[in-house]
Amino acid sequence: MYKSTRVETEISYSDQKPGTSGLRKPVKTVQQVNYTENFLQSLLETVCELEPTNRKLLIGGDGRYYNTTVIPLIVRMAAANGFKELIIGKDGLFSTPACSSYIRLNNCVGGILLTASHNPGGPDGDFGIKYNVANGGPAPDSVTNAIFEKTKTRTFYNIIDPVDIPLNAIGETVLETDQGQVSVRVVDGIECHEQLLGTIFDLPKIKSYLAQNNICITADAMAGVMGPTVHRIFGDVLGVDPSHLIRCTPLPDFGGSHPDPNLVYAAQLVETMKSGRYEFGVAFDGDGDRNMILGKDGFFVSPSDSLAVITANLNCIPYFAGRKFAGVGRSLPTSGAVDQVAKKLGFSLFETPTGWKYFGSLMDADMISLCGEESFGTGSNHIREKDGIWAALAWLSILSTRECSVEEVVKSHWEEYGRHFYSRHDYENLSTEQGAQVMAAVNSFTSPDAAIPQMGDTEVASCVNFSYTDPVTGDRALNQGVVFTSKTGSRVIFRLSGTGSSGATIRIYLEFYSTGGEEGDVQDILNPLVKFALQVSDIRAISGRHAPTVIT
Ligand code: G16
Repeated sequence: MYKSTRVETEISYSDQKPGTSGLRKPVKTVQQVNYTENFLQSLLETVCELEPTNRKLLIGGDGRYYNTTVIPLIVRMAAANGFKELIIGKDGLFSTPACSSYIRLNNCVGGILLTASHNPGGPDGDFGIKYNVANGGPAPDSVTNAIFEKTKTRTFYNIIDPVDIPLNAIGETVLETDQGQVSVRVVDGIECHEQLLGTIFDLPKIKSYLAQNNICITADAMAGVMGPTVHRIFGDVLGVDPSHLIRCTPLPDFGGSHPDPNLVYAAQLVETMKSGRYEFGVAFDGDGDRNMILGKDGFFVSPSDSLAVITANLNCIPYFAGRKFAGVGRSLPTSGAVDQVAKKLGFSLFETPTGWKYFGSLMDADMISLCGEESFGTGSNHIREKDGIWAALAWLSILSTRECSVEEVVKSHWEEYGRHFYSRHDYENLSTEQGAQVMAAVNSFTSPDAAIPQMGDTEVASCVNFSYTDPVTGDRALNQGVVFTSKTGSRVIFRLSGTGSSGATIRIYLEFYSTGGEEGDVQDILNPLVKFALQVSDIRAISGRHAPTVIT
């Protein structure tokens, strides 16, 4: 019989406010005395208060360092707090989209996802704890705020005696506790998601297109959780030779890399694609929800363009056939490329703050069917998370239906809808004070009497601090970014990242829309906007930096 104990704590923590997508902290921070217990107890209590009856909880993770220490801790604390059914991915692995699928299809109350997504892992890296609610999506602000409030004054946590659950074997362990029986099931973390994808896409059609045309494709799982899924879907189902699937073994430190699928951190895939050997390449992040799409010779598809192209090619994806297409959503800093498609095809369009959680209520209310973000996230209402492998399969569906290359698809899209030249400049690892100073500088231009300089050779039409009212729940989100819009529709947006684990990262989003068939280097074309951004933010003087850390 496992006995439960209420452990009184002496230390409470005031820094456990979840960010854009859960609590993300350096491993060393979460290893402090009672730090993780403090957050978990607050989370479990909040779930019990909000959902008094359902006690079925999923526990997933991206395989990063410290996950296998925290999983048994969650089992012990959940059991002591009255949870009755706990589902864990084999080896503790469950990608974020797979968690969302499982929660939805198996009526879980929600899931605890141990992931810091694209942030580096290992003992000196980051750790993350995220909660997803019963619709399978990230907890909305109302839930994370309730958790945060509890963390600040916590004085105890509940836990049962140590348990031994073999995570490497699928099966069930029934724990007899003084709270009653608790079933702990270790399941295949891929199956449910894989089956769902099989109902959305015509996988045999993609397979035969690749085989008949001798088309080579490659995927880079960046040593994150997607590796086994990539082997199953790309390898077993689509027939891709496993030697073309790289970094597919999940590693606790992601092999020392930064598992963020962008041009900088996925440089290995970019180089591979430049060899011209592959027609299509995709990289995924640590927890498998982000994707980067590349065409032959390294042709880069910006995430904003990816969303627009998929929206314009819905007919290539069987899931959308015969289903009402409700509309499309994009986050504020995502370019307006999809807006052009929505306008032409008569779809409604919603502009939300950054964070997938803002799409959930719109999908639940059947107001959007498809959404995406500039931060390499794309997905549909099949789940409530962005879904990296879904995006790859959406692209392969388009290529196999239209029988043309990635570059041809994108260039014909630009011809039809115009082109949004787009880039994001990140200034990472600033101090919190420097971040606040930059945001205060740009925010000062929202005042009605502020004199705003020219953006290149055009005047600025407006400068606003973006706020959002969820049309379904009425929830408000304030201070979501400062947006400068020129008279010709160019935008420069400033925002503080919400996924870092310390200090501040300023993101500057730059967007110029052209219908004139302009060609040329994106950074050159955006240069007047960069100059404007530097002028209004004074970021170089404030940060002492002469260039962004990352340009994507
Ligand atoms: C998370 C959210 C995304 C969001 C991104 C923004 O991504 O899930 O919806 O776009 O953060 O990050 P930041 O606040 O740093 O700009 P992920 O993949 O880290 O979970």
